[in-house]
Amino acid sequence: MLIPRRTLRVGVTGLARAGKTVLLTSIAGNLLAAGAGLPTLPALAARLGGRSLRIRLAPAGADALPRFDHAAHLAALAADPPHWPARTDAVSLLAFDLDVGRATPGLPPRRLRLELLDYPGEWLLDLPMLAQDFAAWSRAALHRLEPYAEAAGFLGFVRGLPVAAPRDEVLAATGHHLYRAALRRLRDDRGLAMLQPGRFLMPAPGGAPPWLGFFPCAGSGPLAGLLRERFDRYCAEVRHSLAAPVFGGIDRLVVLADLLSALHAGAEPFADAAAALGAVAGALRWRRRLPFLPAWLPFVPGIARVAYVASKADHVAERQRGNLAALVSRLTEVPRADTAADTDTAAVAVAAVRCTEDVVWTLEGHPVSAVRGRVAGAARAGRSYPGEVPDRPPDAAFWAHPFLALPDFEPMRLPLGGRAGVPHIGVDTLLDFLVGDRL
Ligand SMILES: Nc1nc2c(ncn2[C@@H]2O[C@H](COP(=O)(O)OP(=O)(O)O)[C@@H](O)[C@H]2O)c(=O)[nH]1
Ligand SMILES: [Mg+2]
Repeated sequence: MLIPRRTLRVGVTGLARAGKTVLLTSIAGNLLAAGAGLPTLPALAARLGGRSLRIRLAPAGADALPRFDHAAHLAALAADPPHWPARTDAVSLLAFDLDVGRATPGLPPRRLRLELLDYPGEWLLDLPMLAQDFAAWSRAALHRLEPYAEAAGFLGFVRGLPVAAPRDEVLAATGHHLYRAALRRLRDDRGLAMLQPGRFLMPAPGGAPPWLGFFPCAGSGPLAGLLRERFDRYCAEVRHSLAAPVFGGIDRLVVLADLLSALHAGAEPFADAAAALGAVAGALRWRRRLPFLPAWLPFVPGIARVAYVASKADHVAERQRGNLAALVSRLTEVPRADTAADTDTAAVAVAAVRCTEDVVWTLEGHPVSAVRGRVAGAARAGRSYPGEVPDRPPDAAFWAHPFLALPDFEPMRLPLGGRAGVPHIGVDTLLDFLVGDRL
């Protein structure tokens, strides 16, 4: 008998180093282990309530997207000593076929194809641009650059432009290169995230068309006119790609944020990360029911669930993980009036690959909840007390004390080369939120 199959596509996005590759690897290892009957994902098992679950990797067939190399990444985690999966930048797809048993005997299993798409977070930062015009975007982008020495060369160039600067290719190209260089340095040297347009930092495959050659610029002369035309074309292309079969059709979305690293980096990088996360949450708010539909809607209608995930939560102990989830929730709050009832959001703290265990440590006579894990290269596991995680955006006093040790933990050794799953915190709850209703 032919059993109809439905597809559910989950976008997994987050800025570089947020933990996308590691999360997809953990999901692959744990789903395959769960399909083999191992208890790696308790929340999913609870959802199934005794019904059977078969899971296979879906054949790639003639798909357009490269497949996520989960086998190589799992092998890295399972190596001795274990190491983290190699860095990846390319877009890729991880796909499973699930056969979910029914409670009623005799009925055929329900078939579901679950696709997980590694979607660059930089591109997500293009979404807020779609709701702005060139003048408003330029004002905001120039304002954000002002405090930074890394942007001084570009800002000097823009300020030096005459009001009636001509529509000149050399001027446009010079400004574009200076702007792009400033964005790169702000990302690499300052650790900033709220940098637009995202495709300047993470180019789409297939060369750089002329319309990419713009930069933020105040004024209304002929050069600004050219830059505005290119900005408009950029936004049109972003809308188009969001509706395209390859990148569109996302039903659920995971937005990963490495907030612990942002807290560790200090007030300025934290404020920047918070702004980026807030802008994304604002752009993803649901407006299907409203009469004035934004033009970039094609991306949004399918996204019924968005999970905002604070990653690498194994750096802190259980009580702090609650604060971390509360923090990510606060940072992604969207005014109620802007949210319709049919988008579900969740804010969670997750460790895709758990590297530590919780311990109680006595510091200056007081017991504190700390974690214990092996730092890369160390012979033995050591304890780490990272400090208190704030449950809301911290005030000035918070930054006065150096905060949060974030050692580079090594993954724990994986039994059976990873075939028995990957130790994690909260990956099962996350999966249940994303796909539980389809099981
Ligand atoms: N302790 C810990 N570190 C993690 C975890 N996930 C990622 N990391 C660290 O973050 C790095 C970047 O993760 P990766 O998935 O490659 O980030 P991506 O650029 O978003 O794909 C990894 O190499 C690890 O060092 C986690 O769950 N726990
Ligand atoms: Mg990656």
